[in-house]
Amino acid sequence: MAISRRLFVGAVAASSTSYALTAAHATPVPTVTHATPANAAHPAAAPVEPYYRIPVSASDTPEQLVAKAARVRPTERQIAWQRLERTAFLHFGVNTFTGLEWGTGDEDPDVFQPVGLDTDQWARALRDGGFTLAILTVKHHDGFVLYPSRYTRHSVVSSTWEDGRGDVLRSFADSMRRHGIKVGVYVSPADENQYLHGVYANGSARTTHTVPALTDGDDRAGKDLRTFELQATDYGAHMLNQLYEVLTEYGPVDEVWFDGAQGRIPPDKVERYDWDSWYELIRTLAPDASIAVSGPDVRWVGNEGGLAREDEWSVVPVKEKDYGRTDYALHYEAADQGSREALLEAQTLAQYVQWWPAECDVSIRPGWFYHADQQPKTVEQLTDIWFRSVGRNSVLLLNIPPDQRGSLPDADVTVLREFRERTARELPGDLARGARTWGDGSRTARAVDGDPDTAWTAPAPSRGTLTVDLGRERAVDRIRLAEDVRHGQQVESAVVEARTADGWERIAAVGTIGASRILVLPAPVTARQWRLRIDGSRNAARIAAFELHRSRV
Ligand code: FUL
Repeated sequence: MAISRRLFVGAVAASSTSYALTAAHATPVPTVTHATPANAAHPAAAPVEPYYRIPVSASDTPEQLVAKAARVRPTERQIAWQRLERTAFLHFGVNTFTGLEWGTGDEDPDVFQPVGLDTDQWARALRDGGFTLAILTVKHHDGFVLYPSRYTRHSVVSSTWEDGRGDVLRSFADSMRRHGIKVGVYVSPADENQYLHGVYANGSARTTHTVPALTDGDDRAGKDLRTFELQATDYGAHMLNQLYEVLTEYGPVDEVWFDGAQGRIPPDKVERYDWDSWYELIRTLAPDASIAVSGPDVRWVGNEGGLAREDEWSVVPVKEKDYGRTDYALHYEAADQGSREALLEAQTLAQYVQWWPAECDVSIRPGWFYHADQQPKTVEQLTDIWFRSVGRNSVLLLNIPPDQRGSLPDADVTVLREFRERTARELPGDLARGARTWGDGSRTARAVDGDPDTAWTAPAPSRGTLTVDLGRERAVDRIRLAEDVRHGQQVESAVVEARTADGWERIAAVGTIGASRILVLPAPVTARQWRLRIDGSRNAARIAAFELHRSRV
């Protein structure tokens, strides 16, 4: 303990002591995220990610806890994910045709008849809406699979649609890539069809499985396949085999989305998900993919309204559940997940402080699946959600469900386009870009150069002022702040001020900034000089953006 105390007392230096830190706690660096067979085979592709999570202990002092949080850094993968900002969900499957939200697993596959399937239309609509990645429900809780899997007949092959030769995943992935949109997959762990007619919760022991398991007449037989020996139940292996198909036959995947629901099974049954094996397979086959929600890279914000907390932390106390599933140390609905108080409150519950940024999921319509009697949200509602997600250090995951034709409804397509136009008008040209700057610390101009990879560094923890001179008085009603999160999330308190006839006037105050913080002023404020004052930070604040805008709405 003496060693770790020495490491963390006082100011936090971004040095290389994190390995010592891990050793001091005798806790191995998690193999799931840092050492996969792929990494071993291709050392050049293995990022060293020492700061992604740091063990905490019940004997840490409050200062040590905060010092540890200040040392947590995102992985390259998480930085890339955070910059996506606006991502889309597409819930599509048998529910689209039955009207259910959670299918039974006994649906006749022939109900799936998207006779006008047009995934290019999805891609165009998403591109016009400003979306950068889209996640398809390859399998929802009912277990119906949208591609011809070798491991179940409960899929598109058993529908007369396209004579059983349809493949929604192929069409989706091709269309997205053609339109410059990254591909994500939702593969539900809960699987009603496998419970009723397969291996879900069949009580099988966790044993070693070779993945992929070749099926009778498997077209991959005799090919030079990459294989894995992984621990799993029968159902865990079923998931592994399907993930293998999805991740090897449809091009690069950038997000794998798991919720943690159990199927609707009697209380005496349980399927304990093989998270560690699933993660290892994904890390190897799709090294760029963020594993979201029931995964180590991305955290569910805690509601399905698309709303982040006003002060949203990306460094949060976590614990591991089941076979390595990352979980909140505090309740997922807790209003505060990352402040000093939250770190202390979670201290005896948490195993680590971890970079685990929030994703805000919400549907454009009341349901996740398409229902003819439901209407999309308005542009005003979506814009409000955008301010409260992307504007609060989170990524927006907006669901737009395709209809029974297999198209996105016209009304939704129109709203998506207007949503992008509206958000562009909310933050038109940055008035501070390239303006004269001065202040404490070094390189103040880097906060206004428009480059997310350069930053003004405030001098020391807790203090620093950056002033911007716009050359003449300008009216401002939107402000965007950003930390250079490659150096962690540090700011705990900051104030924006404007110089008016009465001197420096406080215009807005924030607790956190993170990757992006957008402030909406109740009315425009006119001033020539503006300043950002950092009042509290864990480590020296690095501000990548101090933008001033006058909306045109
Ligand atoms: C939840 C599911 O139960 C819903 O059906 C939906 O897919 C949502 C995004 O995640 O956990």
